[in-house]
Amino acid sequence: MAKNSARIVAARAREILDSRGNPTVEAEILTTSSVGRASVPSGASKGKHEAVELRDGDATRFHGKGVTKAVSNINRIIGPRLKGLECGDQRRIDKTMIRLDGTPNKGKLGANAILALSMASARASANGDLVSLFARMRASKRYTLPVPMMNVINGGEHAGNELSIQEFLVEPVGAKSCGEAIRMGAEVYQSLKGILASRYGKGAINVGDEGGFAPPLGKTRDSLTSIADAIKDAGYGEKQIRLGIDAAASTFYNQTTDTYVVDRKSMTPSKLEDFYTSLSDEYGLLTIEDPFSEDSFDSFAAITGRLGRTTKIIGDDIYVTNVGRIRKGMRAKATNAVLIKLNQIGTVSETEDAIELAQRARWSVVVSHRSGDTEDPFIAHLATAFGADFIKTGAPARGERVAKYNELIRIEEELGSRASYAGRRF
Ligand code: 2PG
Ligand code: MG
Repeated sequence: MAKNSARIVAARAREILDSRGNPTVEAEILTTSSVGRASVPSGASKGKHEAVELRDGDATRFHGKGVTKAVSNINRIIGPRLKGLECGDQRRIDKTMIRLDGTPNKGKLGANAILALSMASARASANGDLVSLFARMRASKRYTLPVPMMNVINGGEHAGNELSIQEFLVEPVGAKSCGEAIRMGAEVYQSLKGILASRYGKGAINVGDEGGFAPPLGKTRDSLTSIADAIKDAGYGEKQIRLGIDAAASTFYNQTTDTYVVDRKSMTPSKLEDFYTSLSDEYGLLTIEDPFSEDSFDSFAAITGRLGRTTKIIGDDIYVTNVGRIRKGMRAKATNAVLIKLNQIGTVSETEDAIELAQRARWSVVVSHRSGDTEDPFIAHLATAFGADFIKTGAPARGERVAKYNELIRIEEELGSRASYAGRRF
């Protein structure tokens, strides 16, 4: 389908709240025939190579986290420059903003300002033609919907407990459809709630930043065992629902000693690799994300060499959705999968480039939310448009998380027989 040729007449932005109660940017693009609105998320365990999220630093508002500078950059600097461009010409819009910023990491105008406009223009284009966003992003006869990776136990920087590993995920690969996978994951979540309450007390069912439970546990295996039991309790087998973890290992890495502290034990990279390998054997992990710190290409390559035939080793902080870093990872054979986050790089078209690069190398692609997110379901469309293998968007609970899962249910319904499910690939 031809892209929408309506011209941008105005752009405007405002400060809204994200799911952690911190301010974030929402933007609108107005064209001669439509309006597109989008808001941007924000991470807690951020990679140090990510594009810059512009924060005011003015301690009198939001503890310094305000985004009024990013908002004013949209209203006063970027918006006026976009006037007259075709809203459907995503590459031109994104390039214009990248040039206007002029830094390699969008540090001048802010990736939060630039991305909000980039996403809003994609929406304005889809809205102008009354087509769904995924279809506007990539026109196709058939689409593949992703396997949801649902984060049912939260640790690390996403919870107030002692778990070193940040995320414990259920992955219903054996479902017939994405909708069925979402149901299966939701059932496991409820089973898990009962198991945690009975084993560890009522306090164990309080939730963390991504809606997963945040039990007062300190051992990786206790989390995984509870989830494996919940899968059984919900009536599923190991083949239908697989397990995964996001270690977010940069958060427990000590650079000076080149060691990692996991479950209160200090481990060398090779000891940590052994630890992951035994978890993989015991729990049949399908995915391990960020097993080592963000610049440890060699450690990543070692574990991928060892487990890569059966396990997806996913790079998040190591790549930050940046094609240059992903290429480096390819040369080093560092991983066999990549995490994709729009706000790590800051425009829709650069994100698309990262996805396509990974797919050409036959890497698995995981489209992801952030731990601070909004009700914007944009990533459900992005994952569908590009046939991502997985979508990672938190627990099947809490508004900003279910916004994405619910959108996938709608998309699958809209597509009918034109939809297939990525679970078949595993
Ligand atoms: C991650 C993300 C999302 P954050 O590490 O993969 O789950 O967390 O947004 O805090 O970086
Ligand atoms: Mg991660």
